[in-house]
Amino acid sequence: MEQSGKKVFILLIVCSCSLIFLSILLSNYWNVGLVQYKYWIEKNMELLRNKTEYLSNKQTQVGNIVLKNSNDKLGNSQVGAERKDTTENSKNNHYFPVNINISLARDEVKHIQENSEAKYIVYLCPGMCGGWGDRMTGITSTFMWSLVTKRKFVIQHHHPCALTKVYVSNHVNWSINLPKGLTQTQRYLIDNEQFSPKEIGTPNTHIEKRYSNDVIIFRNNIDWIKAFKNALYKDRLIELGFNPSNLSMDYIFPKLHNLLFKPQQELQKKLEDFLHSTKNKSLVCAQIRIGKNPTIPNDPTRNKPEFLPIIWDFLAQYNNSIKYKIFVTTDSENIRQSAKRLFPTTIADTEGVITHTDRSNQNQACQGMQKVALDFNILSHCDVLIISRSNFGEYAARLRNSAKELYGFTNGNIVKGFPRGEKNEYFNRTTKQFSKKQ
Ligand SMILES: Nc1nc2c(ncn2[C@@H]2O[C@H](COP(=O)(O)OP(=O)(O)O)[C@@H](O)[C@H]2O)c(=O)[nH]1
Ligand SMILES: [Mg+2]
Repeated sequence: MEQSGKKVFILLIVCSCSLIFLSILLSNYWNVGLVQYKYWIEKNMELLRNKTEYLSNKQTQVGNIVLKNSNDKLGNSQVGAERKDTTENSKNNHYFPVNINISLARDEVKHIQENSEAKYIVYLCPGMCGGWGDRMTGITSTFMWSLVTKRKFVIQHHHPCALTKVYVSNHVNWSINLPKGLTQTQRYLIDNEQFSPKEIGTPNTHIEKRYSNDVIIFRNNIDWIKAFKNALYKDRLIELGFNPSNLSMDYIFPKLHNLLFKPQQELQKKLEDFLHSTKNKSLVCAQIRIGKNPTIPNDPTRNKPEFLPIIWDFLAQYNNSIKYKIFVTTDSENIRQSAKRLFPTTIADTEGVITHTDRSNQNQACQGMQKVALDFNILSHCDVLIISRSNFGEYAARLRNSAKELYGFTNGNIVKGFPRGEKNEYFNRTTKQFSKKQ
């Protein structure tokens, strides 16, 4: 009895040792497997979340701002763009303030780039492609086409100079030379509002079947995003991590902008320095687009000078240099100087001459692109933001990715939300409150 007890004891020890040895041996494989498995689960959970989100589709849309679950968000990005939350995010996101999930789209971009068979799509800007905001529109629309059709995306931006002067590739290597000997087609679509409904929105054959050349080159400044609501593209959009029922430029722009760009070194340094100088203060900003003026004489009129006092009244509420920094960016040197005179201790300015990316003389416009891109990026970090009806301001607000404290300067009024959105609440210069139209 005692003998057999000993045998069982020894057997138990041998078994436990073998088990320990086996688990040590397997742990390496297991670790690798676990990581893969976790990645696979995360990816599929993300896909599932997207599908569920798409099916439940509970957003309410107000004007062109999508409000979801009553939070102040543009599109349905994961988190709004409160500046206080962005320090960590900024570190990872090269100082773009949005905190959004682009992991699926990033993986898709990687697959496309690794595919040596992939065809190409090009955003071309040789001049006459509109200002910075127009370029943001054209680039985003063309990039969306490339994601949907699994083509490699290339930016050929020659006017007023290379885009790489201010932006460099983030997750998409868009600054590449095309291989020789490919078939190609080129379409000039500047200001062409008919193209996307006709070619993307309504047909029942996929664009890839109708545009089969190796290289498709687009010159475009129009928003094509909503046209991809066409059911033909639904599955691909879900695969990319986008909600097909919530497709708008508000929702897509910050995602695609982050996939494509990070500020070039010098620009990033300027942005960091500027943001550092506003540390522990609220950043209150206004983008004032006046149109034709001595700084940019060959532009159509946008706002009248007599509209300006309401902006000064609004900003005066924040004229306290202990708590606030006021940043005014504009297409007019006169307005820039007025802001400095009115708020001498609170104002923060960025150096450089004001230029129009498409209309100033080429040398100046190239020099000026750094200020244009810097001002644009600063706007996306503002705690309080007034924008004019201008692609420049509107795209900065989209990049900011929050409807919180966003105001539109329109027709001599300041309204809550985008200047082109539903105008429900107006700023009253006497009471300094927002109310229904007086
Ligand atoms: N720095 C700066 N430039 C501006 C501002 N508003 C307009 N611009 C210039 O004017 C151009 C306007 O073109 P775009 O961005 O397409 O906007 P839109 O024409 O106003 O819809 C930009 O490329 C800038 O060069 C501004 O507030 N600040
Ligand atoms: Mg324009």
